[in-house]
Amino acid sequence: MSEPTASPSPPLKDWIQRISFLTSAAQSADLPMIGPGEIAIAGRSNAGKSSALNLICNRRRLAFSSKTPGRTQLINVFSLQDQEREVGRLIDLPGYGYAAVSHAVKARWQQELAGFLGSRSSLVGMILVMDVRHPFGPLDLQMLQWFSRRRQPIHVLLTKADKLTRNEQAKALATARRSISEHQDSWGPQCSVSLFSATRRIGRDEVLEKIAQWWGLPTDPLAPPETKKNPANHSPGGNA
Ligand SMILES: Nc1nc2c(ncn2[C@@H]2O[C@H](COP(=O)(O)OP(=O)(O)OP(=O)(O)O)[C@@H](O)[C@H]2O)c(=O)[nH]1
Ligand SMILES: [Mg+2]
Repeated sequence: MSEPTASPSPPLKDWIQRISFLTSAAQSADLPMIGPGEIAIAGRSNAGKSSALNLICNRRRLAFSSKTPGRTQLINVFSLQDQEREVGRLIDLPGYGYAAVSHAVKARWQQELAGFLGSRSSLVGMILVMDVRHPFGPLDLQMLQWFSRRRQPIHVLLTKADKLTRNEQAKALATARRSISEHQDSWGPQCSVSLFSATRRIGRDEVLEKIAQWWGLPTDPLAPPETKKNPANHSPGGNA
């Protein structure tokens, strides 16, 4: 009889879809108690945050995406549990820079975001979603500045990559890397970047690797590549 072997941990991409909605809040003061591994998902209004969240979690309508900018007006918190344990949270933040709201509302939201990103002690990282065609706008740079004081990792998702040709995508990625390296004295050292498309399902693995790292989960499962093709066998709880 062969010795029973410890089963390898499944990759996060095979079970993150079990994530569920926890709560919404109109302002950060109304959010629930801090939880483990909170990751903020930020970006300009209409950049594609909610769509990115849906693809990352392999769920069609976990977060509501919309053609109408400014759709996500609440802070929406999603929580991933494994058995009794909460593994981590993804926090879909309202988009900033929404043109159709008054200056006062914009200013209030900017202040909210700054306060949330600066003081929420349980944050472990930020995913900053940018339209690949208009990255690193002034408000994006502002977010990077605010968050960089925490000395925590930031991953920039250049989304809607499907709108560009392969060649343009490569150029956009190179330009983004250059922008990051030009900010080595501030947020640059803690910032990584990758291309993404919710419609073409591009870039999911790369961002999931970051999330797994930030949640302290294994990123390189021991399973040989051929067994990864049948993830249902590996999922904790078998619910993938
Ligand atoms: N072509 C393309 N369209 C996308 C992609 N991701 C999002 N969109 C579209 O962009 C629009 C905005 O997407 P959302 O995911 O709602 O953006 P959001 O950042 O959550 O927007 P707010 O919550 O309003 O700030 C929708 O019409 C989406 O269908 C993508 O990868 N490619
Ligand atoms: Mg949204």
